[in-house]
This record gives sequence, C-alpha cells and structure tokens, in this order.
Amino acid sequence: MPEFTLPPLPYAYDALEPHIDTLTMQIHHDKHHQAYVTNLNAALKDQPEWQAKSIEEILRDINQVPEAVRTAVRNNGGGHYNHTLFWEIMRPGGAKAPSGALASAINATFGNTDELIKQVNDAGAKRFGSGWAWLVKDQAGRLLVYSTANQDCPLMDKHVPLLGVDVWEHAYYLKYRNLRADYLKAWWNVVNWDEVAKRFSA
Ligand code: MN3
Repeated sequence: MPEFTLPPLPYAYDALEPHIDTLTMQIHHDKHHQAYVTNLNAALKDQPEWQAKSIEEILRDINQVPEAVRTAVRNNGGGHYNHTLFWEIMRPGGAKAPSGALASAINATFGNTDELIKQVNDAGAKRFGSGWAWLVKDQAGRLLVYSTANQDCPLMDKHVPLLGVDVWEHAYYLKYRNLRADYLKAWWNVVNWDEVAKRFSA
C-alpha cells in the first residue's frame, strides 16, 4: 500500500528569517514532521482500508478509525496534516494582507484583519500546553477562530482549516524561548495570504 511521505519544504530552511530561524525550521520539518509521518504509517500498517484514504478523509472520519489505532492516527495523522498546511501557509515576501473574497469575509466577520490577528493570537496564547490556533470555515461557510489541543485538527469537526499557527514549544523555543506571544506577533510577517485565500475559495 502507498505510504504517507514527508513533503519537501516549499522554500529554503532560512527563507523565513529573521521571524522563524533556520535551525527551528530544520528540526521542525526534518525531525518533528518526519516523526508524525513515520508514526502514522506505523499505525496504519495493518489497516489497508485506511491506508488507501487521503489524510483529509482519515481526519474527517477519525471516529470511524479502529479504536486500537485511533489515538495514534489522531495524533500523528493530525500532526502530518497540520504541519503540511503550516509550511504551505507561510512564504517569504508574500502578500502582506488578505485580498478579494477572503478580505471581504474577514471584514464582515471580525471588522478588520487586525481584529482577526488579535483573536488568533489570543487563542494561541491561551492554549495551555501544546496545540494550534486556527482560522477555519465551518459547514455553513462562516469564519471561526479557535484553538485545538495537541495535533487535533479542525477537519475532525468537519471544518475547513484556512490558517493555523503551531504553538507547540518546538515551533518557537530556540529563538523566542518562553515568549510565545512574541513568536505569535512575528509569525504574521511570514503568512502567505494568497494560500489562505485559495483555501477559502476552494
Ligand atoms: Mn510542530
């Protein structure tokens, strides 16, 4: 059966400097993300029916995954999907603000982009322990901001993840130490709004 593989980083390890440092990117992509992929494949080793599905399908149907491997698939499948999204929604020198239909939806929901950023940063700062802060589109097409624990993914609630920021310490500790709020503030400098807009319109 096909196995899940680590997607290459879509830019150089040092491309997001000075906001995200090179060593963090190397360890985060090559070690942490690789471990989620390796452990996901191990969990699905004897589950050919599930190996044949996309990672999106698996996460949407996480409650149907056989109980013996469900926690491993939740953690490692979520880790694989979340990190793949994370690399894609960052880019050096990309658009500095949302545009088009995404900008309209953000303004209608939050008032303006600064308020959206504030809500995502609050969600990330308040997430106790490890997790992610998200901007998602729900099944009615509404924009929502919330955080999830560990590697839980909005797909598990049938929401479409548009933007997610990793607030595990491994995402920022080398450069920002214990200052998660400083990392969150700097992170917006590398957001790839074109990719977020593409996900919104898909
Ligand atoms: Mn991570």
